Amino acid sequence: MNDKTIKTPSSASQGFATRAIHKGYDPMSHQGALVPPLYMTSTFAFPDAKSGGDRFAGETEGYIYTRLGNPTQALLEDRLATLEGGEAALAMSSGIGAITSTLWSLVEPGDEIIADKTIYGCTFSYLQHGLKKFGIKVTHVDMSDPKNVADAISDNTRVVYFETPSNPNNGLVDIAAVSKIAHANDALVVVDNTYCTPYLQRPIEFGADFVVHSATKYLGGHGDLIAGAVIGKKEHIDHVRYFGLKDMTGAVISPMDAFLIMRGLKTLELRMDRHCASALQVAKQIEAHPAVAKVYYPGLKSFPQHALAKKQMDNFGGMISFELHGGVDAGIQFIDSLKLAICAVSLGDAETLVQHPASMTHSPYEPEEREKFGISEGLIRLSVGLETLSDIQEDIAFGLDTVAANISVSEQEKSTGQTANANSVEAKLASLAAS
Ligand code: 4LM
Repeated sequence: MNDKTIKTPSSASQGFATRAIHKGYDPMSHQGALVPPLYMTSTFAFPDAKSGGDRFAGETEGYIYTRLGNPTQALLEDRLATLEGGEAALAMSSGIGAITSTLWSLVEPGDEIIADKTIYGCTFSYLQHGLKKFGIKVTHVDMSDPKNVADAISDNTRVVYFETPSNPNNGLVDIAAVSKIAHANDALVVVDNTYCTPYLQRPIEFGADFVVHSATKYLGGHGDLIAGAVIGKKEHIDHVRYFGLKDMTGAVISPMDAFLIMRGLKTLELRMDRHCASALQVAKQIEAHPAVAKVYYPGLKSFPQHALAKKQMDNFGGMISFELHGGVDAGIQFIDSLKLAICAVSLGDAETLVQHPASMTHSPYEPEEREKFGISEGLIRLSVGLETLSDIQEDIAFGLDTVAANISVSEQEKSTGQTANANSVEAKLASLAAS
């Protein structure tokens, strides 16, 4: 070992970006290769039959088969664990793969899961329309008030599950308060930290047992892969790996995707700083526009849970959702009028993305479920990208002005012959359209 090999492996005291770039890898142990090698292999040779049997029996260390582990996956897992502040991590083939592998490992028929009322559409579908078929009771409550969790929890509750901020409308859950209630009732807490990444929020620090991710989003960061991860105590993660993943879902990440996520992690801090800085400016711009009825962005002072955001998040993220005065029609018109932002689901990419949750990401909810769970039909979701801020703002301004002009025309048609109140939304929109 030379000085270099001693210096390179990083310790927990190093900064976030340093660990995201260096943790667990020493180029000198890999022929000097700066970038960790990609082990693109499905299986691993045993030196002889006895060694193979010993590895299967867990008597000796060593790789067996990529569904159980692979050095490229292992390095990514090491980095995700240190960044989230967990003992261990397991990388998987998708966010839904990570969520389903985790929950299948934790529940049995007769158990109950309490989930927040607003979560990503396919997670909702898995809980409500999937797990329920196997005798698992799933109860959705409004977790913006932890008391609702305390009221709903029972001896059968095995898991409390939530996203914070939630997809699509940025609702926050007090991780510490809900974890305390769950633990007092012997339930485990699973938090989906996709919107924040560990750079902005580390739920384990606030008491969560598991953190799950869609690594498709900010962790990968470049819109070129689908992946997921779960982080937690080693004993818990081993159980998810050797039961939930190995036997139940088989949601194995490709070593190639693990390699690409490690490339993404190197710039995570830089990217998140830019996403957050731009999103705050865009949120303020949207809030100030007369065509807009409501904006949901945790960084705005007007956001009802702004104090909670400051307590548990280091910054406010790149996701904004909002409603226009003209409802669904105005929303569709807004999306279609944008020239830079791309109409697509997913989030956390370099490109600014815009979508309509009711007809896209949250279409797995039935319309009455969306109404009950607070996802309005007119909501628009924006994933603010990494483009030049003034270009993003010009695009958003054009979209909002287009909507305003159309609303004002139809309002004028409706109220022909009537004098508009100078302070009404309609009057503001009319003057905007005229300018
Ligand atoms: C979307 N989201 O919202 P995979 N958890 C959260 C998510 O937003 C998603 C997943 C898990 C979107 C996908 C189309 C908070 C996904 C599921 O897609 O399985 O990696 O993650 O636009």
